[in-house]
Amino acid sequence: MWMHPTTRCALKYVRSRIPRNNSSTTRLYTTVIMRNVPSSMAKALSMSCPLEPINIKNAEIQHDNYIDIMKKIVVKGETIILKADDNHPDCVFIEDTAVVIDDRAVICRIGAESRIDEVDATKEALLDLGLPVHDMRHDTEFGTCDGGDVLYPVRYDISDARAPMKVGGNYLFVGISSRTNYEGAEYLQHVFPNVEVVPIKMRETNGEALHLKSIVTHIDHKTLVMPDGSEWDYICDLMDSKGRGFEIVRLPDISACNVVSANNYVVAQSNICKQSKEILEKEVEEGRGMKMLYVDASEFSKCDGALTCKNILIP
Ligand code: CIR
Repeated sequence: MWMHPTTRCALKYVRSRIPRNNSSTTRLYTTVIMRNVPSSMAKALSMSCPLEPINIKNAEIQHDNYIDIMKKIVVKGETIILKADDNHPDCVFIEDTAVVIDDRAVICRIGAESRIDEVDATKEALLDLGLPVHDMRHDTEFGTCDGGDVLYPVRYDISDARAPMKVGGNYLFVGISSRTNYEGAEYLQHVFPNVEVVPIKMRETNGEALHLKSIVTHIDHKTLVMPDGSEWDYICDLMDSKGRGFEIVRLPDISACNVVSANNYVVAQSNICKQSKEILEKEVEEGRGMKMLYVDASEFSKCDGALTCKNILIP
């Protein structure tokens, strides 16, 4: 179990409210939580000023299309759409508010001051679902974490509907970034003792990537997607991707590397380059028998969002 040597935090634990399935019986994503676009999204945080302002109407249309896709992916489950909060221009990026692995959830202390209270709505929704919820804000003094920094390569393979299965899910890669610190990563390790937390100290990217998952996501339990270019190789090294048995698919554009993989589908942004699409389709459909879907998220990328950031998937 990984522990940051210099962290001294007193951790208290919240008791499970309702016993849930043990991780070995977790076989597919049954629920997705999303949040509507606030009318204030034009004021969302952004690493650089977008060339064109955010168009809220377009953002709503793009988000509705994405909601439809997520409904298709958790077709036998539940799609929960939380009300937008106009006091929180970034609230549509719900991924950052919580980390859910198997049978329990962590509520994050988001690393951006203006976003800290966004998590309350997510916490309520998770408690309503009966999930045991551990709140980093109460249990650590200084721990911070954005869900966008937390990568959990796993595959819920539902190709055989009679016997869906969970594969992989042994590692939790946690980007140590401007938003997530070592204490936050250590807290995740305490709450999720069945996975190995691997901290990835991220380098300055000159505004190219806010979170770990702006750079690397997973297609399945043993396949990661990352941008081409030697400047990203240090991430493979820190992940010890080879040693841990991962295959890395490299793509020409970084925005193609944020994909959502769930229940045998992989979703990417529609405005990625042709070459990235060809590589993804080959790997996902021909190579792994999964289905590739695309959706436009261009309004969200104007404020450093992509696809994973707009949902929380729950097994
Ligand atoms: C932020 O700066 O927090 C938002 N404008 C973007 C958050 C994107 N979140 C994510 O990729 N997980």
